[in-house]
Amino acid sequence: MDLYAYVQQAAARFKQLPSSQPVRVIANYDADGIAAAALLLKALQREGRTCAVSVIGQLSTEVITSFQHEPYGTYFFLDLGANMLTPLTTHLLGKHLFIFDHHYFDKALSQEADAVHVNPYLCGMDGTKDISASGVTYLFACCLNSSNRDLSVLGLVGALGDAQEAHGFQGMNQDILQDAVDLGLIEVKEGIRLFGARTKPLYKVLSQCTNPYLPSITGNERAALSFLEELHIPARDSNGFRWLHQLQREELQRLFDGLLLRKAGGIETTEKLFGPLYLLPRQKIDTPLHDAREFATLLNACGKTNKSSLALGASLGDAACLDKAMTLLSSYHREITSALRWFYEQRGKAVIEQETYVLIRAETTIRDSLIGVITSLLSKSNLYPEGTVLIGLSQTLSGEIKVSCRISGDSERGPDLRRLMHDTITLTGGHGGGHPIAAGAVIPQEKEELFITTLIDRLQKQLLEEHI
Ligand SMILES: [Mn+2]
Repeated sequence: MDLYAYVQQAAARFKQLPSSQPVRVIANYDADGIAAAALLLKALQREGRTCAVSVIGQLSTEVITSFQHEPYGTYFFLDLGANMLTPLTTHLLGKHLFIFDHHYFDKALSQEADAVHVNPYLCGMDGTKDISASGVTYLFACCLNSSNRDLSVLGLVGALGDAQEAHGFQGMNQDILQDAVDLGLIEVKEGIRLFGARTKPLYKVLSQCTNPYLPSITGNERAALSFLEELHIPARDSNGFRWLHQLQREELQRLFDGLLLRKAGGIETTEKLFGPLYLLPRQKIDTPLHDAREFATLLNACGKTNKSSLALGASLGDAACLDKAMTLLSSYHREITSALRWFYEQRGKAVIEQETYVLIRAETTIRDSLIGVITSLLSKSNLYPEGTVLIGLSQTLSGEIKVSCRISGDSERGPDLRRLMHDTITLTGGHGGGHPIAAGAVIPQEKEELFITTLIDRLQKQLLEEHI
C-alpha cells in the first residue's frame, strides 16, 4: 500500500464517524506538530467540525491515561504516537484514534485496534526527508476535500521545521511544494539564507545569526557592524540602517565571501549559505510568515516556550497572535544566542569533546525544550566532522533529564541513534524514540551517569560493528 492509500483509508474511516461530536487533537510542540494541528483545525472547521487542541512535549503513558475519561470519541495524534501505539490502543480502547506520524516505530498496530496509523515508514519512505507529520496531515486534509490544497504551505512549514529540506525537497515534500507553487502560495527563489533578513536590518541579522553560528559576531551587534565595515558594506545610508535586500550585487558577493572566511567551514558552508528561499507572497513582507523557514521558527519558538496557542493563531491568520508571537520570537532568539555563547565558553568544561562524540551537559543552563534545538544547530554548524554524535543533556522542571542526540553533518553516515537510545533506556529506564539521525529521551535524574556511560559504551560498540 502506498501512503495515499493509507491516507485515503484514514479519510474514509473518519467520514464514517458521527459528525456531531467534537474532535480531540494532540500535537507535538514543535513547528511540524503545530503546523499539522493548524492544518487539521482548518480542514475540520471546513467540515463543520469543532475540535479541542492540546500541544504537548511528550506522549507518556500518564498523558495517555489522562485522556481516558475525557468526553471525546475521536483523537488525532500529530507528529507523535508512533512509538506509543500499544499504550495508545490499550489505554484508549473504544475511542477512534488517528495517528499521523513520521517517526520510526517498533511494533505495527494490532489488527483489531480501532486506530489508524499513517506513517511514511509503513511504505518504505524516509520519514526524515520525504514527508513530515504536517505533510501527512496535509494529504489527509486533501482527501477530505480537494479545496484543502490551499493549506499546502503548512505542510511544508512543518517539513522545514524538521530540517527535511536540504537544497530542495525530496519525495512527497516535493509534490506538496508543487501544489503550493501551482496555487501561487509559494515562490522559490535562490538567495542568501540568513535568518530574519525580512524582519530586521542586516547588522541585526548578522548579530542574531545562529545557523550558521558566526564566531564573535553572533550575539554582538558592535562586532557585526565592524564586520560590515571591514567588507566595505555601509551598514546604513541616508534612510537609516540597510537591509539585506538593499545590497548591491557586488556587496552581496563580498558579504558572502566574508561570511565564508569567518566561518572557515569550507565548501559545505557555501552551499548552506546560498540556496532556495521559500517565500510566501500573500504574507506581509515584514513578518516572519513571508519566509516559510522563518514561519517554521516562529512556530517552534512559540511551541518550545509553551505558547502554542499564539502559533496556532498566527498560522491561521490572526494578526494579534502574530504580533505577540513575533515578540516571543525575539526573546527566543536571545535565549538561543546566549545558550550558544555558553556552549562556546564551556568547550573543554561542561562540553566534553571526544573523537566520536560530544557531550553537552547543560544541567539548568539551557531549558529542556531548547536542548534539542541547540544540538540540532550545532550538528549543522560544521564544527565537528561528519558523523560525530552530539549528546545534549538538560534538566527538566520536574527534575528529570532530557536527552537530545544528533549526528553532525548532512549525511546519513554514522551510528543509528534511535537504536542507541532504545538500547540505552532499556537499561536505565525512561522513555524516548526518534530517527536514526535524531533521537531523544527523558530519563530519571539519578540515572544520568549510568545513562551517559551506557550510551557511550553502546556507541563505541556500534561503531566497532560497522568497521568489522
Ligand atoms: Mn516532526
